[in-house]
Amino acid sequence: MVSRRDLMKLTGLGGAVALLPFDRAISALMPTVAATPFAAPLRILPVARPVRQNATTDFYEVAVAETTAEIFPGVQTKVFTYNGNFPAATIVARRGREVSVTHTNSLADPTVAHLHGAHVAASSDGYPMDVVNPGGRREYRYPNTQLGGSFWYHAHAHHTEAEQVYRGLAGCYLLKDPQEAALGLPDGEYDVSLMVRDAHFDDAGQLVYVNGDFNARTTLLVNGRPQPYFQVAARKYRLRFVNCSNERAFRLKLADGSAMTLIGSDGGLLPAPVTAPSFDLWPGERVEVVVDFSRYAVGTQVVLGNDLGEVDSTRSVMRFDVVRTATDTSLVPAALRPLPDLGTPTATRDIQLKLDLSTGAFQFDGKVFDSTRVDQHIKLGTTEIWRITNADTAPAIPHNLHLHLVQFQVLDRAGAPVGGHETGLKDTVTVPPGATVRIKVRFDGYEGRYVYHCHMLDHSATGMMGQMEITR
Ligand SMILES: [Cu+2]
Repeated sequence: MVSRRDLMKLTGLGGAVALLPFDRAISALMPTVAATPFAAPLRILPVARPVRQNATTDFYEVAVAETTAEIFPGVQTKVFTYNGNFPAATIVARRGREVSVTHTNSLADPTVAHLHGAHVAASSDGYPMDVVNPGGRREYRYPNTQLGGSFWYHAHAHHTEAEQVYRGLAGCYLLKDPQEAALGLPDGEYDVSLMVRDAHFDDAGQLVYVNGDFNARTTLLVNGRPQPYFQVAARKYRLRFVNCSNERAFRLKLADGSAMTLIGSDGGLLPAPVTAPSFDLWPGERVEVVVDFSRYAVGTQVVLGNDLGEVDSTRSVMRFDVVRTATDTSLVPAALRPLPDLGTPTATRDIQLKLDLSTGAFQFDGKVFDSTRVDQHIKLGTTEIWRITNADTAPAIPHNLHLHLVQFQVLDRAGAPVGGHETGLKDTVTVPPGATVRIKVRFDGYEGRYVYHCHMLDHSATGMMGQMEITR
């Protein structure tokens, strides 16, 4: 029997919105470790090494286990990790070459991994009920036949996905596209992945996970370190941002207001670069930007701020310290990658997102996730329009929808065309309170059952997830 108190815990209201009294009580009980901003260097994420390779495939072995990480200097914080890294090592894949990842689960609980953004068979998608039990092993096969992009992998077992991702089960997966290499974008050490998130730490520096605990998650981490500094050269960098927060959205902006060049979104490169002083990054989304630090004199320090931060500690994400000059032959061409033709839609669906205030469960179309129920029957090889409406206006709660298997095009939001990184291929789209977002999506390549869910993982953990079955 679920008590009212438990239901309140599960409610997980997040974003810059009204919180339930229970959330406030938790925040007051557990003060956050005060991190000194810009005290630690950025941790460059390690690149995972295959254990073997053959003519077609790179093979990886990953231990999923509870370990510790030094998030604060001298403090060992208990975390969940893939191969001991918080966050995990980056898998670098090449388009046209397969990747096999075998997980061994040494956690006390079941887990399963989803490769977010990937076009893969249902058996390797990390279906939320398709879990690996403690002590179990499981191979995932990633064909890498799709267009290149910055994807990420993370835990996805139903009900525990939010806590397992929060405790560290997340990593980047870069699908490099040979066509992209010819463009001359910044590469090598000048191509850097930045996994940004928030977290709530207790006085001992341990992670506190409570579903919906948004107000207490006031420590920002980049690649697992609180508000780091990054020593850069005065030249162009490609920065791949991933928001792996459970509920926090960022509006990222350089403190001097100078422009960034947006070049990529969830599904890879935009058709053309977009220059903007800031960009929004919602949970699950990726945005790639090129920042040209040659505009700054050596010795300049530039903070990357978050205009959606609600307290001082969440208004600054990291700091770029320009420490040297460097030659730069990289460039950002005026044309990057055309949008693929997603075809002519033959069906339209409506999806409504709403919190059930009586149970505290977040729902699609008035229902919580049920793996025995198919919510959307889809014909393989067809294109559809999905109209996604966020009915949570009182209280106002943002949501963002993620579809497995596909990369889609965002047509409009509240009737207005989208811009910035939303002009590229997307797999996750933010749906503000009261708004309807229309997407165009083609279902190709694989049959089977896949999920779609809110990527505010504290919401999906309560049931804001549905199931689509794609058949011939
Ligand atoms: Cu949601």
